[in-house]
Amino acid sequence: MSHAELLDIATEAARTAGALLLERFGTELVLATKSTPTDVVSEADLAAERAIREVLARRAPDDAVMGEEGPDVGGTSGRRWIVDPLDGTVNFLYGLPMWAVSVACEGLAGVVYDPLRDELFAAVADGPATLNGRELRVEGPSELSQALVATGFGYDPARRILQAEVVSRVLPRARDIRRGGSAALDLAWVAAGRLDAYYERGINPWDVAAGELICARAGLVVERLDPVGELPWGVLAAPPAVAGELRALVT
Ligand code: LIP
Repeated sequence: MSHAELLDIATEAARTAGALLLERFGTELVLATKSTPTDVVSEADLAAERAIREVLARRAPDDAVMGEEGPDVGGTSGRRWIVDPLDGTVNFLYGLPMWAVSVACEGLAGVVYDPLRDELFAAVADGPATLNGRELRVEGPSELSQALVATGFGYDPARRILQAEVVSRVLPRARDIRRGGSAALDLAWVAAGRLDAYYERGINPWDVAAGELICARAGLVVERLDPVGELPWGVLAAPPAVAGELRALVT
């Protein structure tokens, strides 16, 4: 399948899930908790992932699928879809307008869809990043002190103590910090220039698979952060001029 076809599939899946979520936004309740009492899942998460998986089964039946809320499905094509049906679940449940659907065909195509603003961030491996079809290309600031840096925190209190130590190093060196609650949207907004950089450890592949590709195709440095001490792997996306300084602070 061409990259354009993969992007079309990702777009159909994300928009289908997004429409379903939009109907539920503001009325959804917590269905269960996962890793900790604050790591919640709702029926909206589950219904959105079912909708995405139905599109993928119909249009890419030979492809593997990894999703936040369902079982891994093997494939024979060599392609793998990595999906987060609702990134920013806590925001969604509180009625905070900061959540998105993330659908990626690993390394080849990806979309982050924000149904509230009807904004589709997209990219393919051999094309530009776009927002609703308009090309995104980011220069970004030349110094970290001028950079608006987004990050996030895990659900585990012990991990948050370590993450607080890291952000205490970044805060005095950056323009400011933003914590939006959705890695996918954070990365999409970095690609759109609404944020200058993002880093986070303890995220999952489905949180970042599409956003990493979108940021890379928008001209940002995108890299995985190796585990350090008790902190797990993470992601960093930043303009070339500040990536090294930010990496040194969060490593
Ligand atoms: C969220 C991530 C976010 C992180 C949150 C949460 P979820 O994913 O996108 O970056 O800081 O703690 O993990 O749980 O809403 O799918």
